[in-house]
Amino acid sequence: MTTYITTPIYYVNAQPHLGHAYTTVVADTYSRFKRLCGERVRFQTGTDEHGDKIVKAAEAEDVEPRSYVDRISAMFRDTWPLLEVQADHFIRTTDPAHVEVVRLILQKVYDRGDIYFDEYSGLYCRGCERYLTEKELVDGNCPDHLTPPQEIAEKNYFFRMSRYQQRLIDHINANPEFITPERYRNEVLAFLAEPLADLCISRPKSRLTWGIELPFDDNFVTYVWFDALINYLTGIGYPQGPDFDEFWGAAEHLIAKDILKPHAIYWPTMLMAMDVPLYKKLHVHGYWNVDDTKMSKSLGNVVRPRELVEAFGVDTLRYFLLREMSFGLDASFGSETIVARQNADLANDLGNLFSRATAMVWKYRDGCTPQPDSSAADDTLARAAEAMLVEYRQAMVDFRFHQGLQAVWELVGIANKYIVNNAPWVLAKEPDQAGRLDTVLYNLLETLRLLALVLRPVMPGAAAKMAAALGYGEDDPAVSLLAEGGRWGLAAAGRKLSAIPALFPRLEVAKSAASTAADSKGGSKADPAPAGEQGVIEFSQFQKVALRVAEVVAVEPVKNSHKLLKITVAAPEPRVIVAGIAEDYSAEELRGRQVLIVANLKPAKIMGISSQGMILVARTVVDGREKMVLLGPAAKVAPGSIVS
Ligand code: ME8
Repeated sequence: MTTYITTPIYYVNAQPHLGHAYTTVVADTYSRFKRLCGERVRFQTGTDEHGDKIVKAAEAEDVEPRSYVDRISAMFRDTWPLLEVQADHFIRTTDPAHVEVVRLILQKVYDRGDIYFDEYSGLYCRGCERYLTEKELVDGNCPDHLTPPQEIAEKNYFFRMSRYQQRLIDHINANPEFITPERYRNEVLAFLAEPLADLCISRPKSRLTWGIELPFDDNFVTYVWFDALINYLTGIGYPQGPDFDEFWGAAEHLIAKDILKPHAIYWPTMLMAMDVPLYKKLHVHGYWNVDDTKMSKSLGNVVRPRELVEAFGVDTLRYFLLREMSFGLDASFGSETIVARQNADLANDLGNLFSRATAMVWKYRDGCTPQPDSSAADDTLARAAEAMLVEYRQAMVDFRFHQGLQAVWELVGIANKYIVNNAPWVLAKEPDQAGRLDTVLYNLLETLRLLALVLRPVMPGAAAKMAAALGYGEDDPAVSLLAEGGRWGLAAAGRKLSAIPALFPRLEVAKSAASTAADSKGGSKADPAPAGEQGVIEFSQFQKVALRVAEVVAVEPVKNSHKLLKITVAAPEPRVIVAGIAEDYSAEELRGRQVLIVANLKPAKIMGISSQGMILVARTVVDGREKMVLLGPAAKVAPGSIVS
């Protein structure tokens, strides 16, 4: 069996961010999973380097396109190892081999009569690099770039896409797995219900020179999408070669919803015109937002993979990405959510299970895997593990990673309960329970082996550490999902465990280096501070301050202090804040009032009380005395509401 998995080739007009990281980590996880199942896998990613957008980005930096694309492409290539992404091939559309094959294909399609020359006038969006239809506009603007398209009339070459419309509809109908999840398949079919226009595939050199020259007319360069999509073929040696023969039939493309149309409509029709079989599957995922807001340079909330790895570690980041996003739907990134996942799922559930179980094997059996006692057998964990394996395998194949991981964590929960229910520390005290203790410890070790195995594609580093601690080397058949390794019962009695590694340390909530504004050009060159203010901060620095609306639920005086009050607020969880406002507010005035708080201040001991946050006030002077005036929302809102 073979698998060929691809990511989109990313535009080099921006540096790698969370969205690129997600797609690439998913592709890597899938390819690792398939390898673990014994398949031959080819995993390709790369960069898309031609077109208008790239020229604009290079101009903005005052450099030639060539040196610009070299620099940004290298940034993508250098980012992936930080995420433990191991691609087999990194393709660039400026690679001479790619350019040559794109020209060959254009000539072939032209010779077949599927490319013609025509005059066209239409509404062109520079950001999208394509003509928009009237229908697509929102208030006269491009819906993605929010700018009005330009009216352009020019002569160009067109690909007869309309000729293949019915064949494509038939193919999608006959192959329910061609485009998944189903919502995107339906979206494509709905689009194809209307007549399909032909695709403009050239740009006159008078307007753009940074592209692949048409082989049949050197006054034009190729439209960037016609060039870019072909990477999936050129990267494996099309038109001929062993890799093309072996992998093309197994091609699975992974993209986000933003580029559904080029992949689900342009690309299959292009393949039909080229007489190349269609790819096998298109997997479409949703969009990552940041704190429920679209990620964008102008908002300065672009999240960089490198910073995430530095803040949270690569294993936690990969786990979070796959667990948090329901594949196909949008998800919201927030450093608090990633910290919560690390602390709950990784440190608490998995980390504790691992350290408790292995520590007991060391304590009671000197670090040796015991022989289970058949007269004291129970199949609780065996059954739970087999059920997990079935669900996990299917979920991974179906690109339902969040559900695959849910199944894994169900087993973690069952194993933690198994420890409590069987209380090995009690069995250890009863000499006649030695056989039963052997069985319980064996079952736990076997569960850990399978957990280390199924987590390997998701968290390669942590899973390898787990396997090593259980005494398995890198190439041990017990750490492959191939027939025998992926089944219960392979742990061998007598196998010696190794030292237990610290797997997942607990993180502080405040550990948030997640976003940065350094991406935008303006962001790195500090603008002068607004009048009256000392120094400016980046938007990303401000974003680290969690401001919330909180409601006062209880107020108590603080012993030996005239100024301080111990205030319990709901935000929405209750927390205590010590505030120096007793001279300005009484307990009665405070109760039930909504205030603004800084919710992520490091807790501080004030007069022996742990204060968790700060209440915001305006400071004013009345009759020569400083007075504090509480701040709050202009209308009642839910306690805990975000202030931004
Ligand atoms: O479209 N959430 O390149 P691109 C999730 N060069 N994924 C995201 C994302 C987000 N917020 N933002 C980007 C192009 N992505 C073309 C592709 S392929 C022949 C040519 C990911 O740099 C996601 O995979 O704009 C999306 O499809 C891709 O980056 C778009 O990358």
